[in-house]
Amino acid sequence: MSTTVTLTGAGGQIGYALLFRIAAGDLFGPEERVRLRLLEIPAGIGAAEGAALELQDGAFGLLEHVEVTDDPAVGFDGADHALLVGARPRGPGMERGDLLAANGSIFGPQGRAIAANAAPGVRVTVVGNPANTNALIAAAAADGVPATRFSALTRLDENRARAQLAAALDAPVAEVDGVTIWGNHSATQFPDVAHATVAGRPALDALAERVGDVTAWLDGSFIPRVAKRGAEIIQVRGSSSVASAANATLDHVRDWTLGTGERRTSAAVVSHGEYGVPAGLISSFPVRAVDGAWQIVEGQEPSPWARERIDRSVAELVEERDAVRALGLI
Ligand code: NAX
Repeated sequence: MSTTVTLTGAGGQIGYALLFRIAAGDLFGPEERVRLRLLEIPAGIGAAEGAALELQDGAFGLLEHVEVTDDPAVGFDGADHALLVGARPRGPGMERGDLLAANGSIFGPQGRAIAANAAPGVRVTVVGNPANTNALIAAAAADGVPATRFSALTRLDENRARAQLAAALDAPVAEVDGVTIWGNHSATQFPDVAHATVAGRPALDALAERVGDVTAWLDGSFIPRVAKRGAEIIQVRGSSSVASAANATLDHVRDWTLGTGERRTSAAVVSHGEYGVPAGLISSFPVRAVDGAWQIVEGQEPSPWARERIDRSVAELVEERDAVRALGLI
């Protein structure tokens, strides 16, 4: 058996960090062979072809085939998984509407090409920003593919939040569980620790002992640190998050495919009205993956304080949806 994975933006930074780990079996384990399809625009084809040469030189036993193309019909042919990483970054002087329109002209056609060419059970993970709304556009364009097969990455935000919580409590990150990212993958996101545990103990109890006023710590330190971590990485490293973004993408797709069991994680998935999030939006929620499908974990009853923060991020998603609707992109 082998799985076909299409990667867009394969000539870019995150693409380069993803490819070799996929080929090494970090996505589906040491038994599953992989066929890679690298989709780029003409300007990125050289970099993708170079990566393909290096993949060959890696002599990866699990890697069956690599195809490099700038034709979406070829790129998505037979794809079991599509990782949509390539996107249009915000250029100088670009307004939000320009950014949404530029990305709409990428993700709309890609959604159509997925519907026409991918494997019947295709699962699509959107990483390219603005990720939630790009996923919304692709899903709307993919006639016949259920919207539940599209999700956007908020796992990097969750991993960052888990790591920050672990550091604050001086605990191993492996013992931190149940952190949820709500809303948009943007500065309005709400990293929620209300149901988090540390070595099985409620994180809120452990935090109260460490930091005293937990709400002040969450508002003044934890939430801004997590939400602005991407900017912090750029400032310190001189370049945006790459390896950690690739790592989170693998975590997301692996969980979606192999299942989470009882463990909760975060992903931006289509709302059916859960937690008052308007149906049809692609918003981050607490989720589990069961039999290859994301399930939103219900019954968490956010506090009024949390509700306000969730609503703020969801309002931003509504604005983005309305903007792409006005542009005729959905
Ligand atoms: P790069 O600029 O290094 O690479 C992007 C690649 O995409 C380029 O090679 C470009 O030629 C290609 N591309 C552009 N349009 C394409 C199209 N229509 N079809 C195929 N390929 C296309 O960016 P990189 O650092 O790899 O980041 C990629 C995206 O991930 C960005 O949009 C970035 O904002 C987003 N991120 C999302 C994260 C998340 O958690 N959701 C975190 C990391 C990252 O910031």
